[in-house]
Order: sequence, then structure tokens, then C-alpha cells
Amino acid sequence: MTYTIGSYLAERLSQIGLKHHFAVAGDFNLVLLDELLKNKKLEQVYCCNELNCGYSAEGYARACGAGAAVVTFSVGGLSIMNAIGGAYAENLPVILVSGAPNSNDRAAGRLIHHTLATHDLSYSLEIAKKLTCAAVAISSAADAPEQIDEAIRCALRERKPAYIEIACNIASAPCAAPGPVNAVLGEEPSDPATLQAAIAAAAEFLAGKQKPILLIGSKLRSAGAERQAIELAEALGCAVVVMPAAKSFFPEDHPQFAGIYWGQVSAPASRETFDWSDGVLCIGTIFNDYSTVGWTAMPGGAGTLTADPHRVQFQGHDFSCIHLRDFLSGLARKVQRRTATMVEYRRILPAPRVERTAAPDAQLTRTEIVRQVQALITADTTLIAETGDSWFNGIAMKLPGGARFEIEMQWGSIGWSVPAAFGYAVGASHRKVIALIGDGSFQLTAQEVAQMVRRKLPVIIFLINNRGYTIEVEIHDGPYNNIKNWDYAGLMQVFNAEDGGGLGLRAGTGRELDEAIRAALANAEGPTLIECVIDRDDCSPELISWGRQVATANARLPAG
Ligand code: DPX
Ligand code: MG
Repeated sequence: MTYTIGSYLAERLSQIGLKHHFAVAGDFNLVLLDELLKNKKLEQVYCCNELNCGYSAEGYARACGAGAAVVTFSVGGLSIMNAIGGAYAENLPVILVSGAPNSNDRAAGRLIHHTLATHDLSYSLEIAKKLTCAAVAISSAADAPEQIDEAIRCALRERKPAYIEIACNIASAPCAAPGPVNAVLGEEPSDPATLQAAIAAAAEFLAGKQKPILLIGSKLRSAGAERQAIELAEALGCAVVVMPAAKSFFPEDHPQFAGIYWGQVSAPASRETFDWSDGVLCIGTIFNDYSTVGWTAMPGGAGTLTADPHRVQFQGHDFSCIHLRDFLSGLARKVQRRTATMVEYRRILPAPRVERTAAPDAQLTRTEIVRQVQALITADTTLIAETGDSWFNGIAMKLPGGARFEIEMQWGSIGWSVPAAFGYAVGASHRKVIALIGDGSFQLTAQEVAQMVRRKLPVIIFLINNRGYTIEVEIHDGPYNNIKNWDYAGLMQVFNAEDGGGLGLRAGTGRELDEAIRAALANAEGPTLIECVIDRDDCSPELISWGRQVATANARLPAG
């Protein structure tokens, strides 16, 4: 077979394990899309717009380890950048491929459509450089293999997005055949001497602690070190608390799981155990204003060891060029048991609160929604929680072994969850995908439900209609937090059109929600959107406490 730039790219995407790529067509990428279609191991999946295309690829990367999105120049390429920024912040390798103007026009200095009507055609690439770990513009078949490999290798190694721009007149130009996949998977191993030094110093640090605790952060997954974190936890026997953005990255059915740690809105006994500890191993953590509850819960100081994907720091030590997984499993073989925090956690953990079933015909409440959704979660469920009170509702759920949780907590761009749930469901068709989404967030990217209809994906969406931006109400209220109501359940008819199997239902009581869930479980022909109508002020108490602290942090006057 003779390869072209497009088919070379397709082969590389397939070799790194992708079975799908997401796309929106435009004249600068049509030939490229034809070339990608020729690869029968790679299916092309279409989105309604480029922002959604980016989020879909991001959701797919959460399910499959990496994702790819193909868009047209500038109008598509700029639109997708919010999602690419999200992939950067969330450590997900999304390969963004953009078609580009004909290389002859570029050379001749002509004005081109879809551009700023200036002669500068480099701005997409320049913007992409800020939001990716590698950005390349391909204008010759001779260099294409090396440029494509460089971008993909960098994305996989750094768990960050990459940008590949391909001029429209060369996408089908013949080029060299791809070699073994190792060329793009290749990763420098940990430096052995540094690794041994880091492990020895960390073991000594731990030997001096009586009450250590592990704090799990979201970079644990991107570092591919979930299993090794369990090894270390089991070797120490201590309590393991998990940050909200890392929920499910350490199994919640593990006997050492000691809840979600989130400062003053932590799970019962998690914060008390955390504060009581005398040594914290922060593993893949990200501390920002949200995760530290407006800087009120910021670990640090002499009792803290930070282990990041390629770096370990504590008490005058700073080791880099090592992999987190090697560090964790090496340390697991060196430490002595230190079970005090686990013993303490069990001692102070209150008996679980049993949520009472609401009266079947009483007005639906947030608590009743949480109670009913909780009952739906099984080992094969992935729960996706949108920014808003859905964060708090999702974080409160107890996950059985095998259940997964997805949240976009660092980037926090509302509208993420609809296309991300679509992309996730495309990548993990064997899993039950459940999304919790607020009304305000849904309005940003609602149209992607139509792609779930198109591909008959039985995603269940709980759309919480509280008539506004409730999380913003708690942080700082004003008329801008009120939104136009929609007939959300009615939308499904629009998306179904003449051939869809989606189901749109509205629940205003516990009984109606129960019936809607039964209908959703019976619907294998497409998504089910359940509009849950609740009072505007019905939100989780944790949101109120957290919102107050974040508002205080936002309101600090300029220093000096
Ligand atoms: C905004 C947020 O309805 O959820 O539970 O009612 O809060 P709740 P909704 O989906 O409303 C979301 C709303 C407006 N954040 O409360 S979290 C600001 C914001 C953002 N991302 C983007 N624009 C604005 N986070 C893209
Ligand atoms: Mg809302």
C-alpha cells in the first residue's frame, strides 16, 4: 500500500489504540477526511460543532487513553480551543488535526477565506502552541512523518493535547510508510540512580512519621499509576483520602479508602483524619482555589511530600526524571506499616446516614434525585458530573468497585459534559454512562445529544432544572444568574426527528423520577434525558459552604 500524509496519520492513530476520531467537515479538511476514512480500523464520528468535537475527543480520551479531533482551518480551529485548553488542564492527550489553506496560496501571499483577511496565516498555529505540548504545520510530504510522530509522541508522553495542521493540497500527497508504533510510544525510563535516591529519601521521611496519610490527586491517572498507588497504600496500611477531581482513581470499595478530602466540605471523618495526620503524601495532586476551598485547605510545609508524574519534592529534596509509578511501587517495597490514620478514621467515622425515601408525590428534591441515581450505579457505570451543583451531587455518590467518575474540575467549562459523555460512550460502549448536568450548562452544548441519538447510545442524562446558575448564585448573585427556561424533555423530539430512538421525560416528583429511570433502563435505542424539576434554592449544603469561601477568596482586595 502507498501511504499518503492522511493515511499515515490514520495508521498512527490506529496504532496508538484509537478506534474512532471525531470530526466536523470544512473545505480545508475534506481530502484529509477522505484519507482517514480509508483506514477501516478507524471510524469517523461526526459532531455538531467544533467545540463539541473537542470535548467529545476529550471524553473519549478519558475512556480510551487518547483521542483525536479533525476540524477545518481557523473557524473550526479557534472554536475547538476551549476544549483543547481543557484537555491541557485535565492532562488528556487529544490530537487536534486542522486542515489548512493551500500551500501555494500561502506562498503567493493571497487572502484566504475563513481567515482574518490579513496575510498572516500563522495565528492558528501560534495560538495552538500556547495550548498544546506540540504544534506542527505540515506543508511537505517529506517532513510529514517526522512531524506527525513528534506531535503524537509528545502528546502521549506528556498527557497533553497536540496540534497538527495539514495544508489541504497535500493531505493526499504520497509519503513514507509508518514504522513500528514504538517510534511514537517511546518513553524515557526513570533515571535509575535518581529513582533509588528518591525512594530512599522518601522511605526515610516516612520512617519519621507516626501518622502518615495518602492524598490522591487527578494526575495519578494521567501518570498511569493507579495500581502502584494501591501497592503503596497496602504496604503502609494507612488511610487514603481522595481529592474530588480524582474520585474513582483510588477504588472507593478498598478497605483503606477514607473518603473525599475537600477541606471543610470533605466526606465525614476525612478532614479530621487528614488534619490529625503528621505526614501527607500528595500523589498527583493539583491545589487550586476551588480544590483548596478558597485557599482554606492548602496542604504544605515540612510534613508534606509531593509526588508528581515526573517529580518528587519534600524537605530540601527535589528529584525529577522519574516516573510516578516507579517511585510508588519502589517505595511500597521499602516502607514499614503505619496504620494509625486508618485506625483513627474507623474510630471516628459516624454511622452512614440513610437517606429516607421522599413521599412519592411530594415535589422532587435534590436529595431524592441523589438517592435514586445512587441506586443506579453499578460496577460498569461511569458517572459524569458537570460543573455546578452536579459536582457536589456526583462527589457525594458512593461508588462500587469498578464504577468510574469523570469531572472536569481544573478547567471547569460549563457545557463540557454533554459532548464528553458522548465521546466517552463512543469509546466505552460496554459501560453504562450516566451524566448529571445543570440546566445552565446544558444550554451551551445541548445539540450533541443529537449525536447520541444518531449512534443509538443509551446514555442517561439527569438534567437538573433549577432555573438558573445556582452555583453562581451561591458565589455572587445577580440578574445574570437567571436563565431562559427551555422545554428540555421536549428537545428530544427535535433531536429524534424522523428516525431517532431518544427518550425525553420530565420528573417533578419522586414517583415520576422512579418511572422515568425505569423507562431509561428499558430504552436501548438511544439516550434518555430526564428533566428533574427542583426548586431554585434547593442545592447541596456543601455548595453553600464552599461557595462562601470561594467568594471570600475572589473578593480579596488588591495587595498593597
Ligand atoms: C457558571 C456556572 O444550571 O448548574 O447547579 O444550577 O449551578 P447549577 P447550571 O448548569 O449552571 C452553571 C453555572 C455560569 N459558571 O452555575 S457553574 C461560569 C462559566 C463557566 N464556564 C463557562 N462559562 C461560564 N464555568 C464556559
Ligand atoms: Mg441550574
